[in-house]
Amino acid sequence: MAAGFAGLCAAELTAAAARPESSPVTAVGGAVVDRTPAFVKDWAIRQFGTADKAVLLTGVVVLLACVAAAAGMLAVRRRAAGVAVAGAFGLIGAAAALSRPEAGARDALPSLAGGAVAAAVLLLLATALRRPRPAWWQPGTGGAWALDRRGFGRLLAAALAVSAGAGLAGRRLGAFGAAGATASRSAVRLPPPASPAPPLPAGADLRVPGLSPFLTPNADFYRVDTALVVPRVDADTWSLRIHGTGVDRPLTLSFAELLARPLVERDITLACVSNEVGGPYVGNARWLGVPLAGLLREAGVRPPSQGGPADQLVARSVDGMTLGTPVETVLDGRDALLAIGMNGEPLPFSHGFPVRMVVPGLYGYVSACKWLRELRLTTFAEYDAYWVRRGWAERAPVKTQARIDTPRPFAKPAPGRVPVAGVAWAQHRGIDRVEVRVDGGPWQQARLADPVGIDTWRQWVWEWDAEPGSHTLEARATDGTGTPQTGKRSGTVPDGATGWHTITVRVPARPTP
Ligand SMILES: Nc1nc2c(c(=O)[nH]1)N[C@H]1C(S)=C(S)[C@@H](COP(=O)(O)O)O[C@H]1N2
Ligand SMILES: [Mo]
Repeated sequence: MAAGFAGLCAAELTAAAARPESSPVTAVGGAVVDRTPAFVKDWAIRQFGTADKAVLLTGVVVLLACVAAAAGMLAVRRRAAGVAVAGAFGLIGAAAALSRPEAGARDALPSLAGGAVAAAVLLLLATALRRPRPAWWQPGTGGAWALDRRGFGRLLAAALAVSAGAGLAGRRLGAFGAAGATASRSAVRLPPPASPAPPLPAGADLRVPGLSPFLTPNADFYRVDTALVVPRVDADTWSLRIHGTGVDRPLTLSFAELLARPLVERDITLACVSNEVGGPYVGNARWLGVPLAGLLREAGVRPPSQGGPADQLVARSVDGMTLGTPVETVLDGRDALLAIGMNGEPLPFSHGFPVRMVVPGLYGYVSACKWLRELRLTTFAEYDAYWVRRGWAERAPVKTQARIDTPRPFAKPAPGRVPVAGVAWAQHRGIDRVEVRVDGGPWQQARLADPVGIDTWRQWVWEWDAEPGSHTLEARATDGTGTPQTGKRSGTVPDGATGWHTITVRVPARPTP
């Protein structure tokens, strides 16, 4: 295990010089993510939430520790076999790193270096552990390598210390490598929008305790992506390419060129297709960005309804993620944005700095590419984006949902007046009504917050006169087209969960005087 640790630390140091994503643990973890079927991914998100990445990486490390222990026991008896296992793991890591999107040959280096160091340290330790065999020229004495317990302990401690030093140096170097990106983000001054977001009506936020605020602070905004290392992109060297089928004038834009265009500011609710009914993967932010339709029109793109040959816009990120959006939707007049600002600051790194896409009305996986680098026009017939290849729908408009934020499931609210409140969303159709019912009784109209627009969620509240006992609360919304949310339950795969959010609470008995 000490040899395995030495290998990992050496790999970490090498990865800092190559690319953070190429460290073997990250590369193997990423390769596992890429090969995970939709239902397993959803199970992991359900079980571990945003900690899914940490759980995966921990799993990889634990597995490595087990293999290292086995290789060590093997090496005591047969050094060559143990060393071969260490080398083989280096090769597996290298293969995983090379299989990642956007990988270059140098991505194999950290795993190869790690495998070599692990093999060497294992050989050293195993040799030191050998029973001394009398040398033929000195009958009766041990070989020079034979160490006693204390000597071996010292050697082990030295190996661990050197390894840890190398690993820490790797971490430092890695942070240093991201310094350019961090500096470029700090230097961004967001220009004022040419078209500001309409002022919020006073009653847009009902301010009920326990209810999600109308605008989700960046620190609380959900994060869903496959990136085991958050890409840190230097805005000064970043550029975006727009090209493909039906593009008469391909464009390449720098970050400064994007910032110099007229910007719009819009409140838009973003939701993840993996959000269970009542789940947390939805948020509402004030985005600042460049209207995407204008850019595409400049490039000569026409929607299919006007004879354009491309019906799919494939966005690609710096880490090789691909997301496919209908061209017709992007050009139908809604506020599809290349966002550069989120709630008044440059995009946080974890939310896609320097530029991401946001398209109101579509789930994130078909619209909201973070760390955007390329926009390519093609057809749905010709190309399947990342999640489509893994069983998710090609097209995925957001489904109407109401969520109960308060009371919490299994809460014990005191009998009497209990505000039942939450948010409801049906982006680009808007929310017209929310109803609540108790224990399967009649539906009751909730009071809605003042509307802000059809692209944002809407808060609601209903005053409940709670009687002691166990009760079921359900909520359902009706969208702006008058269509009520279906009560039919379905899972998240392939195009978003349906059903009414249902919670149970227990109202304690009134205290007897
Ligand atoms: N580059 C990249 N962009 C991505 C993803 C990703 O994995 N990689 N995930 C998408 C998904 S599934 C969703 S729901 C949204 C989430 O955006 P957020 O993390 O900013 O909330 O980003 C989208 N953009
Ligand atoms: Mo998502």
